[in-house]
Amino acid sequence: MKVGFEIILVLLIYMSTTLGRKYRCDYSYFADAEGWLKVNPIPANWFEARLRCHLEGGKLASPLTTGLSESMMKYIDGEVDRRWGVYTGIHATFSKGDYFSVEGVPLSRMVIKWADNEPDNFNDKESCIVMLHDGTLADVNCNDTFPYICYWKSDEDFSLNECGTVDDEYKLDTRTGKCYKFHKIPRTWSRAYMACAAEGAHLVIVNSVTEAKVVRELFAKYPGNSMVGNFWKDVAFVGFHDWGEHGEWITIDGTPLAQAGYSQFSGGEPNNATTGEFCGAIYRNGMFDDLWCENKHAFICEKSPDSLKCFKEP
Ligand SMILES: [Ca+2]
Ligand SMILES: [Ca+2]
Ligand SMILES: [Ca+2]
Repeated sequence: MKVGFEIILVLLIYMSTTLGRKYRCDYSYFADAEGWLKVNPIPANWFEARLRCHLEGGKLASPLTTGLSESMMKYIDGEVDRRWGVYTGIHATFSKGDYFSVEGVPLSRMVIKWADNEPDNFNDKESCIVMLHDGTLADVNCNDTFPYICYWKSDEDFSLNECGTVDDEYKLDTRTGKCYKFHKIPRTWSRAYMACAAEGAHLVIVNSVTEAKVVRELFAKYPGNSMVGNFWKDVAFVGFHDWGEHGEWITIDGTPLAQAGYSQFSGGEPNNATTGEFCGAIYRNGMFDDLWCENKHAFICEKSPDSLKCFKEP
């Protein structure tokens, strides 16, 4: 009897570790959709919705197949207020009237049904498509805000790396126990913040001299000529900001820089050059700089290996 109980216990533990595995905690698997879906209930305009799904490594979901369409309907039914529809990835933002999904599938190749009196291209200002609760579609102004669904196409058989993500650009550093990714595509500080957040990470917060060294070594792997574009390549955005109180530097987790464990500014910095440098950055030598938030720079994300894990299944 005792042995039987132990076998059951081992089996239960095995099941809870394998069946509980998820792509990331905020996505759910839908076999009919052949992939993972995530509802973003906070409405956004179409451009923001598209970008967030893209930065999460997926696509703004479109009814590309009957299975995907039904999964989307099923999902929005439980998660989205019935008055709302959700944005799909179907759009004509490149050329008015030319509707394609963000994967490039033309509207004519999708099995769709329009809502009553749609599409009407109201006031000649509608180039994006929403899906309503009953699965019918309507064209809307892309600047209007709707909830939306991100889609990551994959079967259940995928593997997470040591950083707890499918993104292999994240590498664990044993000195800090954190994972880091250098982004070569330059973005404004705010977009950099968004890109890290979408990956389940955050703009790097340097908490020690050791972590400054880790960042310096990572930066060294990306010489200026490894980055494409006309931007200053010897500085990268990191996770501190003045929070609208010019002159006081605080990390993005709310800690005054002096208490965060590392606050070494480069000589002459922060200089608030020609006014308006309110965002945190780091030079190749590991020293901080204050920088214009709206300029585009490379940036570094930091991620805890367990940041996308579900601690408790609902
Ligand atoms: Ca319409
Ligand atoms: Ca850190
Ligand atoms: Ca500066």
